[in-house]
Amino acid sequence: MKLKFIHTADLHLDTPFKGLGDWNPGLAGKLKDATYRSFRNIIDLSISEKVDFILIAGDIFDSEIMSLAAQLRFLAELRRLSDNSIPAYFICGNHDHLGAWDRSFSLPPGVFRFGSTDVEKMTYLRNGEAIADIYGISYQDSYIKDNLAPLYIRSKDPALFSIAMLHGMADIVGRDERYAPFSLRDLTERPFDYWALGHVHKGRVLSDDPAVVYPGNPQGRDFGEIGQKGCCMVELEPGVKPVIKFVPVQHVRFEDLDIDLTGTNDISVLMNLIDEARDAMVISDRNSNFVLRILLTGRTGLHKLLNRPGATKQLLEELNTGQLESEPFSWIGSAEVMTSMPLDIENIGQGSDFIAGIIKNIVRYEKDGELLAALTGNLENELPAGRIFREIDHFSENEKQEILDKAKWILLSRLVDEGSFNDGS
Ligand SMILES: [Mn+2]
Repeated sequence: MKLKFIHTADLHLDTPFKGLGDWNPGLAGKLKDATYRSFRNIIDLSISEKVDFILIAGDIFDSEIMSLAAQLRFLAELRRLSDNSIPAYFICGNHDHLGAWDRSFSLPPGVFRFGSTDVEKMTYLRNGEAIADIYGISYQDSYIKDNLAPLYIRSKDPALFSIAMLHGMADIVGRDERYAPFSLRDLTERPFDYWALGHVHKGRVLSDDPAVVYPGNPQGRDFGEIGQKGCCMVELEPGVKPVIKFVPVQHVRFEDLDIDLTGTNDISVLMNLIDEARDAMVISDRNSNFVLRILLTGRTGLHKLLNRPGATKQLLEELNTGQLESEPFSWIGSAEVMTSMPLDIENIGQGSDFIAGIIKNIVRYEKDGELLAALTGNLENELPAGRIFREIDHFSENEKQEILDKAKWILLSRLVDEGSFNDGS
């Protein structure tokens, strides 16, 4: 006997995409549509995969002032499920807490919303047989400061599978006392086959048996939420480890494009590099639209040009021309210039002045990992609080090298007059 269902959470329908939408009215419209489109993709998937039911673990709406448009579109999608005889179970999270729901909002048949007074149980039946008990509780207000885990008590006469839905913050992901905080152990020690979590936007399987899963939000909302976003398709079978498959459903995907301009001194080469990186990204995922952030790095003769006032704005205008008319589109939302002047460090280091001495010293640390480790070790004595040292201790070898590199550039750019740089032109 197998059970197959979809687990999603944090739809955040009607997200305003504040800030991002200011760039361009056409883009604002497309972004506004994205949360709805990704939810529609989930419903399409549920129907085509003929799942038993879907679970939505809170934060369906972004705002407690649920717009009429968002409510109507949510209902329209639920009705499609209902028409296909697929039940939906949902809890309300901190963004869409139960106290904010409109009384006139009646749900289609086969759609079940959990109350907020205690953990409730609803049973999914197949041909009259109890296949799965689903447990859940909704937020009544924006905050729940209690750990809700102890309220989840499996029925003495359980169905074949027991599934729990919970919207809150797991200790191994982060600390926030406002959102029903719990420890992973609170959940794994309880006799449930699957914990369908919501609240954390980065998808993560915290435990695979028993399964404890954050599916993440199905639609990223800014550059803090880059990459594929989706839902989980889950199969449960008695005596078998849960099978959890992540399915991307985002309508618009946020991504970073790193462009290394080392040795590039020509603006048309720069444009080609960006075009190539963008094309490779679009080809890798034909189902998504993209909003991209380009990060320009490296020592380049274009450094001064790129740092001129208004330069990145003009660059973006050029790169975005005609993009919104194409389907799928790839919009470049920002360009971060982190380039530096081309600097002939080797040459400068040959000298015998103060700066040459500094370069020689830095090169020693770059080449000798043990020397660098000894340096960071000494910081223990130099820094006031042990807390700071513990943070430093967590840096990897690579991170230490990156910090050293950054320090080198900060130091040299302050010591060397920019005018004396060889800017390659
Ligand atoms: Mn939340």
